[in-house]
Amino acid sequence: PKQPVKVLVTGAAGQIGYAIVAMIARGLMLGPDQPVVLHMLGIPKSAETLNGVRMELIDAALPLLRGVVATSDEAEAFRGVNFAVLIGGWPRKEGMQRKDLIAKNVPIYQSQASALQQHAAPNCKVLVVANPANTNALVLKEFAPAVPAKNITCLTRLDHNRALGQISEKLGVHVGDVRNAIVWGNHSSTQFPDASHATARTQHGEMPVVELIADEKWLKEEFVSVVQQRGEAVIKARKQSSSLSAASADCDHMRDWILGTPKGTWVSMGVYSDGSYGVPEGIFYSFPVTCDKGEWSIVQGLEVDDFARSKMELSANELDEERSMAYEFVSS
Ligand code: NAX
Repeated sequence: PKQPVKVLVTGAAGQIGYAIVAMIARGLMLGPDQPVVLHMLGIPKSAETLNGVRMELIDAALPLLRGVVATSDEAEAFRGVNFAVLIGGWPRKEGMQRKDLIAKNVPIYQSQASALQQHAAPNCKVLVVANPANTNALVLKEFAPAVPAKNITCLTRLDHNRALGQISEKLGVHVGDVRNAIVWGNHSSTQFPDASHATARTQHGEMPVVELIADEKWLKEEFVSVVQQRGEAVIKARKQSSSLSAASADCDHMRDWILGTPKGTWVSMGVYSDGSYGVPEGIFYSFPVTCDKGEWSIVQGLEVDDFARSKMELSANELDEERSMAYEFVSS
């Protein structure tokens, strides 16, 4: 039997946190044969709520769950963890600009970078979910220089899954039969959901989505904007932001990273740019990746037309702006 691994969830008293802890403890993130010890970090104000979550985890009598730590101490939370899902952060409130959100989150991610570097297990793999996710990941990387950049990623899998969902609805095929959509760029409304390389399994075999849909206006406009605006649409309908789909995407992201992507299938992940596809280095950008033996690599050689190029640049420019803003709020 496998030895238990330690998994940190920050912001565990929040909405996504509440949905994800049971998923992790049921093996949806690391596999049905992998026992886990859950570390949950919250802010002191939410200590009681977090303790309630801890009580429920005990009450759920989960066979894979080998221990629960609930704390508001960063050192204790990060100690020895093999995987970290960073969901905690300053929430966006009405009227808050992107810059205000960055200002509030830079110090949080600066502090968590130190805790990660000092206390986590060597080779700890990190997923940043809290917004602005790409820029929080960058802050984490910059302030944890001993942690390899390849071990820090951010979530665009929810956007990727939304893209697959829209294609499957449009074609009337099962979502499991659609693959290789791409979300490029920032986890924000400038992201570029790209169906041009996606395929769907049909009774005639696996076919390009662009041939099956053959409606350029839908592919370039409606599909793109529906995926970009999906988070807003959920808030409008539910009066709360996406949480079960976000928690599920977090599990998909980590599972594929650690256990590998199926042959011939890629997924979207926010990773530190190496300059692929002309995307500037020095930002966290969502690319199509495949994963094998715990390592991701960017899918190379895909054709990018002028339309895609302009959308991809727009998102890269936004990330460049976010990076400049973040540096304004770095404390020494
Ligand atoms: P909630 O506000 O319900 O939960 C966030 C929790 O984090 C709260 O309990 C808060 O007290 C805690 N927190 C604040 N500062 C902390 C700190 N320094 N250390 C530990 N915990 C801290 O938000 P929820 O709906 O769960 O969303 C969490 C984050 O995910 C938000 O930033 C949200 O914008 C982001 N999202 C990102 C997505 C993505 O695709 N990258 C999609 C889903 C989600 O919107």
